[in-house]
This record gives sequence, C-alpha cells and structure tokens, in this order.
Amino acid sequence: MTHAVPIDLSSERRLTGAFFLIAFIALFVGVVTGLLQGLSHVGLNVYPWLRPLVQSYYHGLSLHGVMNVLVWTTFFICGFVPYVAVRAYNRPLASRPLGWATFGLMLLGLIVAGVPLLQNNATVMFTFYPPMQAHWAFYVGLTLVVVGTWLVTLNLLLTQRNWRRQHRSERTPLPAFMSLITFIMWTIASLGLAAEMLFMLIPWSLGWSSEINPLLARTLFWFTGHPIVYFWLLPAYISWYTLVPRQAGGRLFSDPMARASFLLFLLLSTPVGFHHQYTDPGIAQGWKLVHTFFTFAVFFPSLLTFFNVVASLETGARARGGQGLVAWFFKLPWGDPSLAAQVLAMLMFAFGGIGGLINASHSMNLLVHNSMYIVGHFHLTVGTAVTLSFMGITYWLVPVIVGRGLWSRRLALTQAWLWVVGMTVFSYALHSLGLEGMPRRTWIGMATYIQPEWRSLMPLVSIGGTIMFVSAMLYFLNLLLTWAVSREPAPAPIEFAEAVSGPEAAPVFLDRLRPWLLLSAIFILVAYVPTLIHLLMESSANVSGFRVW
Ligand code: HAS
Ligand code: CU
Repeated sequence: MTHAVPIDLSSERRLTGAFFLIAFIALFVGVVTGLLQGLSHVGLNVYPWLRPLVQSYYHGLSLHGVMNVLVWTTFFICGFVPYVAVRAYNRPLASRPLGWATFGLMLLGLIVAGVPLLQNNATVMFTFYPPMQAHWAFYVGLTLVVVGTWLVTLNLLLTQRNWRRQHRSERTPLPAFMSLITFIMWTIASLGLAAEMLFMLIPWSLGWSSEINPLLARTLFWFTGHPIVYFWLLPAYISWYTLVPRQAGGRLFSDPMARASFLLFLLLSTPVGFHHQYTDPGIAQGWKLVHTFFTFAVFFPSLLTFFNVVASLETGARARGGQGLVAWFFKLPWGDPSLAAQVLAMLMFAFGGIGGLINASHSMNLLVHNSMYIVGHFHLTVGTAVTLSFMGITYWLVPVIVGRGLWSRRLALTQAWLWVVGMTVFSYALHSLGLEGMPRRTWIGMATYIQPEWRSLMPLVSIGGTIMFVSAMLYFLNLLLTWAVSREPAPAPIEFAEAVSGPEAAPVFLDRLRPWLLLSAIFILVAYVPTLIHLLMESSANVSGFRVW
C-alpha cells in the first residue's frame, strides 16, 4: 500500500492557505455589512456615516451577499476540497503550477469584479438579475472566478488519472471520489451561468447590445443558482462523512451509501432550477411541476446523509461509553471545537432542510416567495450548515497549514455556540416575519408600511445578527492569534474515518463516471430544453438596463 509512505504536500498546504486567506477577507467584509443590515431592523441607519465605503443599504446588501455566498464559499472550497483529495490519494496535485495559476486567475477575477462592487457600480445583489445593470467588469470578473473553478476540476481529473494508472483495480478513495463528484457536478451546473454571462450580461453591459431578455437570463441563472447551493454543501458533507466520524472516535457507517448519495447529487442537482421561478411568467406550469418532482428527489441524498452521518456519530459516541436511544448524543467529544461546530451545523441544517421542502412545494411557495422566510432559510443552510462547518474545519486545518496549534479551544467553542444562539434567534425572527408578509431585499428600516405584527420580531433580527457578528469576530481573532502568537504544538493532520462497511462492499458501477454523467445529461436536457426553446422563440430581448442605486 502506498498509503504507508507519507509524501510532501507542503505546496498543496500553502495553496490551500492562500485560498483561505482570500476566503477569510471576504467573510470579514460579509459579516461587517451583515451587522449593518441587522441593525437597520431597529431603525439604526448607519449608511450616511459610512460614505463612500458603503453608500446605501442596497450597496451593503450586495457586498454582503456577494462576499459571503459567492466569494467566501468558493475560495474556501477551492482551498479545502483539493487538499482533501490529495490527502486521500496520498499524492500531489497533477499540476502544482496549474493549481497556483488557478488561484491567480480567481484572485484576478475577484479584483476585477470587486472594484465596481466596492464603488457602488455593481449594486445588483448576488443574483444580479437584469434589467438591473452592473459595470461590465463585475460580470467579467465573476466569469473569471468561475473559469478558475473549472481549472480546479481539471486538476482533480488529472490527479485521478495519475492515481488510477497505479491503482487499476482499487476503488477510488472515498474523500477523493467525493471531491471529484463535487467539482464535476459544479462544472456541469455552471454552464447556465457561463451562457448568461457570455451571451447576455457581458455584451449588454459593454453596450454591444442595448436590450436584454430578463426571463431567459433568470432561467439561465437558476440553472446554476440551485446546484451552486450543493457546490457549497457537498464540501461540508465531505467533512461530515470522511472526517467528523473519526473526530467523534468512530467509523463511517457505510461507504457505499455515501458514494450513492454523492452520485445522486450528480444526477439530480441541476434539473430543479424552476423551484426559484414558480412565480415567473413564461414557463409552463407542467415544467415547473417536473422541477418540483426533481427537487423532492434531490431531497433524498440528504436524507441518506442524515441517516449515515448520525449512525457514524453513534458508533463514536458508543465507543466512548454512550448509551440509550438518544442519550449517546451527549457522549460525543463536545470539547473538540471542530467537531462541536460541525455537529451543531448539522442540527441547524435539519431545520434549514425542512424549510427548503416548504419552499419547494409548488403551492406553498406562493406564501413564502420573496419574503423574509427565504432569508431565514438560507441563513440556516449556507449561513450555518455550510459556514459553521467550514469554521469547524478551519479549527483543525488552519493549525495544520500554519504549523501551530489553535490559539484557544475554549474561545473556538464559545464562538461555535454563540453562532448557534445568534442564528436561532435570527432565523426564528426571519421565518416568522416572512410568514407575516415582510418582503425580502427591502430596506425595512426606512419602510413607511411597518405592520404592527412585525414590531415585536424586528429587534430579534438585530439581536441575533449582533450575536453572530460577535461570534465571527471571535473566530477571526482566534485564527489571527493562531497564526501570529500561538505557542501550542503543531497538530498532526487528522486522518480520514474508516468505514464499518467499506468500499469493497460497493458495487463497481458506483466507481464509474460515464453512465452517471450520461444520465445526468439526459435529466438536464429533459428538464430544460423545451422551456429554453420556448423562451428563445417566444420571448425577446426588449428591456434596457437601468441602475437603481
Ligand atoms: Fe434552498 C432558496 C429549496 C437546500 C440555499 N436556498 C434558497 C436560497 C438560497 C438557498 C441561498 O424550492 C435563496 C436564493 C435567492 O436569493 O432567491 N433548498 C431547497 C431544498 C433544499 C434546499 C428542497 N438551500 C439548500 C441548501 C442551501 C440553500 C443546502 C445552501 C447551502 N431553496 C429551496 C427553494 C428556494 C430556495 C424552493 C426558492 C424559494 C423562493 O421562493 O425564492 C434541500 O436540499 C434540503 C435537504 C436537506 C435536509 C436536511 C438533512 C439533514 C442533515 C443533517 C443530519 C444530522 C443531524 C445531527 C441533524 C432534508 C443531512 C442530529 C443528531 C441526532 C442524534 C438526530
Ligand atoms: Cu434551489
């Protein structure tokens, strides 16, 4: 077995560190602007004092959304996932120069997009729906970032090929398999966004075409916009499946079931975008219903994950003396901040996932669409399941990168629990406000139509938001001190969990890619082609761009 000989992965570690640095800066900007929005719910209008840094509520909101959900996630993932893969293959990236060039391209893209964003010339939110128009550099920069992610896919594929040459008959190691599937799924899914950018938004923002077709643009956007949430989620799942069980002192319950879950994500993540467009005209109800069914199908691999991960945690807790049907849960090593953060993230995700099903229900969606309920949903999912898991991952991975132990475990534990407390208050308030009819993406602090039933809930948004802000600052403080002054000894890189039911138990077809890719293409064609043809024939580019803020 080659696994016995550790190889030098210091270059990969540095690359991961470089991606993380950018991710942390983005998260910092994202949480600071988030605090401002939270405070606006108690009527605090800080924007006049912040000019020209943040020029309006909507400028802050765009910074918040883009930095958190697009930049923090993407840069973190492009740092974390390839590192997991090379550790699992126990070999370097196929091309280190390509790895660094990818980082350079993505950083360049971020700068190109970031300049107009900071200057209030791209105040179009993270969904950048036309006809709201941003400076062309915003679209070009984001496109470069996406191209960068494709290069990560390429490097992973080449690494897999190199590994395969020497391991003809072995199963791909689970963490590497999951890394590959995550990036392949994303690469397919991002084609919609690439088409929207290249054929619509970029020519239009450059003035080459004067009018745009908003409905077609939205449809291409959501082709990518739903699967992007699984591009954020699956790296957290990789950690929950392959690392957390080990941290819990246990084993992964089932390796084949974990593979099956990821393959289902490959198949089902993309043909679901219309669940963001139930209220859009021009798309037939029948096709919306098809996407509803696919959405309920893609719920299933998360249920598999729920079962498998909880069963794995249970093996750890029982090995530590845990007993009873539920009581074992308290025997998990809760003193380990990395584990605690991630298990807490799972608990919160159960609620985020249930909310997702409510959103997905065709008729129920009418009640919650475009309301604060959706904001509550995505703060539990990307804002907690993903973000708090990523924070938990940094608590072991940053020490590995900088070669010093975490500055304070206790501070890290406080941070994770504070996030949960803040988010519980915050998301409860947002869900309730949404059900009471409060719209999203609205400067509520300035609204003249505040309803009486909103009044008691609005301070909770500010309180929850402030608690999360404090939590985030503790996170940054701990990372900064770990990097600068920690005297704790460098930790050994943590190991992947072994499986109770291992990869040999998985049928060989689970390790093939082609049949799954083919099926995935068929599902996407069925779900999208008729509507895209219909939109191309029946609707036209007839709206000029405008600037709102
Ligand atoms: Fe969503 C809108 C439906 C998951 C993010 N979603 C959004 C938006 C974002 C977002 C950002 O159908 C707003 C976009 C915008 O700006 O307009 N979402 C779903 C469904 C799921 C789902 C069905 N969403 C996510 C994830 C996200 C995310 C994941 C980010 C990472 N979402 C929607 C719909 C809309 C939407 C509609 C449009 C709404 C509208 O009208 O605009 C599912 O994938 C969820 C499945 C998940 C579960 C949870 C499984 C639990 C696990 C943890 C288990 C372990 C535990 C440990 C609990 C079913 C795996 C416990 C221990 C024990 C002992 C028990
Ligand atoms: Cu979605």
